[in-house]
Amino acid sequence: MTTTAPSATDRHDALIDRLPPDFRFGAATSAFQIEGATAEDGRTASIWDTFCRVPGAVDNGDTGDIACDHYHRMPEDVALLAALGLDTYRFSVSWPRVQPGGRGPANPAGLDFYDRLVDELLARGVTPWLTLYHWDLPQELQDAGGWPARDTAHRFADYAELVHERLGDRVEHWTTLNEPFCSAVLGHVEGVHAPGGRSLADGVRAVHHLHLGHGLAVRRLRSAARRPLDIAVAHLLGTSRPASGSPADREAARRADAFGFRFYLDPILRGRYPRDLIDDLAARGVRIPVRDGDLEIIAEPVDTLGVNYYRSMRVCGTDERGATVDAHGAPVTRGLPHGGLPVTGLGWEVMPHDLTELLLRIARDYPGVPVIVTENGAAYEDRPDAEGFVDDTERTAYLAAHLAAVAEARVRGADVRGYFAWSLLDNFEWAYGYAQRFGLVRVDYATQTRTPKRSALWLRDTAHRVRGASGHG
Ligand code: IFM
Repeated sequence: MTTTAPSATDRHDALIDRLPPDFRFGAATSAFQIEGATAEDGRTASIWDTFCRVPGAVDNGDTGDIACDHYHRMPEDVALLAALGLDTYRFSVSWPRVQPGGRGPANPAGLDFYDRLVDELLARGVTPWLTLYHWDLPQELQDAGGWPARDTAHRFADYAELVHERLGDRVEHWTTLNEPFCSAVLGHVEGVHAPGGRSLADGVRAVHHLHLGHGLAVRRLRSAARRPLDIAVAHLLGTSRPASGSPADREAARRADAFGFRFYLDPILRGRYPRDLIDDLAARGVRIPVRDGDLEIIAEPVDTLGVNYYRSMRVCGTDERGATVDAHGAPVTRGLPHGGLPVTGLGWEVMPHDLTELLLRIARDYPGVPVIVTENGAAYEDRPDAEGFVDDTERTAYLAAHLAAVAEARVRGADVRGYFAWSLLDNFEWAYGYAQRFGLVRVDYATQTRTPKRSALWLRDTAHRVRGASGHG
């Protein structure tokens, strides 16, 4: 008798089938990436509206002005989500829409939109999962110093309270920040996201004030809440493996892990910044602007940790010529591809195994906090047929492999309670504009027609199978 090895699909299905029936299945979006209507009903500019107008900042000069026109098509989009049998929808609130300028009273017309969204979701049996900050800082706050300025943390806490005042009776799940790494480092150190700064010191100040804003907001939400809330923060995380066993590579991987991973989890979950990170920064003349009492605020307990995972890096401690310090005398820390792996349309390597490793590490190093994968997905070059249907087998395989990686982490002891695909819709992919598509649902930007792709149907069927016939959807 001959036996054949199980296919990748069979292996993934076998793992996915071990997820419990109450495992959360959702899809995520963010306000600036889908809403459009950037000048309607009192909304003022965010840093992304400004950044989109900097020549060369965004591919093709794309902007968020129309995006997916979700502001006007929200009921249709919620109906789509419900038809896909997803139990949870992760969306973000646009700060400049609900509190134009970032300080002072709320804009009732802006809040009305989210009020309607929440009601629409609840009416269709979909749980709202609200993110307060997904990168669209009001421009006025940027003009006053932005995240490198401590005051922005206090403004964020006020804003959190305003949103909670209107929605706290119906929304249980609150995420303070999405990927502070991107806001701080891509936006202030690497200059590729709004506001386009290039200063390590500003980036480090921004990280600390984002953390502080998170902690202050957690306190405000808890004291305003009339019922228990599930409060989370969502971090972009990956693994940093040394490119070789050489001391320079191992040291570079440690630095990358300190700056890209522990900088975010340690203060929130352990109440301190990593000692080695403080020393690395000091060697470059940079200090984290911690004041007395900040770390107690930042470590205010959260109920859930959101993990956004796309890929991981190999890290090298030398430049192309073999030097270990750069022109400014700073140690080289270079992220390299692993090589030989399949890549997505953005050239990101497909590494589901590292998601398992990452979730197991969190379970080991930061025990006691339940995790939700708040984002995972891939951009590929979609080719719609004449009806607009996209047979996105690569994206489907990507999602299946990563969901199986989550299931494997659970089997091995990680407390992971849900998985949200990024993203419900094709949308504005920041500096890449609209050319990169991450959606489960295709958006034809010329007509705003929505068409679920094969990956959406796969996620629908998978969620249904995991829940069992009696479950939601
Ligand atoms: O589109 C982004 C999202 O806004 C934040 N996380 C990563 C996604 C893909 O790049």
